[in-house]
Amino acid sequence: MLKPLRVFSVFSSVHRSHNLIRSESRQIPQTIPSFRNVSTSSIYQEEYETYVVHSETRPENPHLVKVAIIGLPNAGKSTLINSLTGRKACPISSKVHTTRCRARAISVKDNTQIVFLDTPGLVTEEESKHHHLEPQYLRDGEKALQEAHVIGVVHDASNYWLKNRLDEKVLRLLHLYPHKDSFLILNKIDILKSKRNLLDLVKILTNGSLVGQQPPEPGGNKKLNYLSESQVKKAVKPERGWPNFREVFLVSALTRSGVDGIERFLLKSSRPGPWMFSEEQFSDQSPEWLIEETVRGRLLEHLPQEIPYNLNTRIEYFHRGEQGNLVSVVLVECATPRLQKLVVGPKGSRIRTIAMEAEQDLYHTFQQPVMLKLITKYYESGVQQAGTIDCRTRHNQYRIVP
Ligand SMILES: Nc1nc2c(ncn2[C@@H]2O[C@H](COP(=O)(O)OP(=O)(O)OP(=O)(O)O)[C@@H](O)[C@H]2O)c(=O)[nH]1
Ligand SMILES: [Mg+2]
Repeated sequence: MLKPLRVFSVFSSVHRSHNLIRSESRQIPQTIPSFRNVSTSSIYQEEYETYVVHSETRPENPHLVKVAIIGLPNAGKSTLINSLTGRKACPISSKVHTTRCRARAISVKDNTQIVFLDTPGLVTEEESKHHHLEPQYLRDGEKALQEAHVIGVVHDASNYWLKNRLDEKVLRLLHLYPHKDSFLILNKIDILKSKRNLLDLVKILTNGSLVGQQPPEPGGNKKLNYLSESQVKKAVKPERGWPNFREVFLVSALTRSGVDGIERFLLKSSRPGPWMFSEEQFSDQSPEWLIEETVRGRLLEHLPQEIPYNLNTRIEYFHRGEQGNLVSVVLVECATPRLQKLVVGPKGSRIRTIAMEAEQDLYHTFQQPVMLKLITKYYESGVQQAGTIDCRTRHNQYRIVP
């Protein structure tokens, strides 16, 4: 039997207080009232924090560990967290910059709560300007580190060009927080044809410190001093690895191979203290945010490079039925009719596939059936134009609304 999701009842009450549930009907309405000026992701955040952060669940002898997962874009950070939590709590795609801001995913094992901090892939200021990324791409990785007890670095072991060195942005953060316990995850080992060179790679990425030696003591290397930004810059330049990792894991986040070892390590790293979230909660994000970002992930997956980054996804309707089933309508805003045509695909095939895959993903997120309807509209200079395209997944309907 599936556990009831307390997060939703919390949200239902939040919605009601904002009068955002427009209809109690369990059918998707054919005409959907638009609330264009309302940004669902932002409205709830403050209220949500006050609702959830003080957990009432009090197991005996509770333990807590907060782990920040950092790494380059596309290394597999969100996939790893999903494997560890057993839910699609973090949207993923094969394109870079899928995760746009820090989000927490939560799992519970016996009396221990593990709070994962998923972060956007680390980028430089130049990269962020070049790709027009929002400011949080630069700050959220570091913010997560400030909050975390433990730092997990995900490194793509299958990337021929990047695998032989920890990136400078990763090394910078590790040098800035030397007293926090850290561990290295060599990910995507399922892709490697031969695993023979992995030991050499571990030697390089740990500066030889972990092979045949005692791992560093818990609590980071106490002998290391905190360094200023300019000292860190100098220290990082000649380095290829970090000698203070407490453990290295060789995993495939996709197939779950090796991830149990990480869970055991995190349980050992937990400390006595109250839980942050209640037992049923698996994310600190609103269901609306999870739905919007999941659709965005699928758009990234199915559209040619660059195109999906110019689209905006926005919840138009959200309802939780009495049986716990979710009904949602998501609007995909396109800047031009050409873009809209691309999103829709020949005879609506692309938008239908995106909607069906997003529905499947969302089933794994909420462990409840989700009925999803996608709509695309295009806007020029902020004004809605004719040509709304509407895709309903269940009955293979596809129509153009004039
Ligand atoms: N073969 C294989 N693919 C993986 C593995 N882990 C992740 N991937 C794939 O790598 C791609 C990126 O995964 P994400 O989890 O979105 O990566 P991320 O680091 O969160 O990316 P950003 O959020 O963009 O920084 C997806 O297509 C995943 O399916 C793995 O262990 N093996
Ligand atoms: Mg991600």
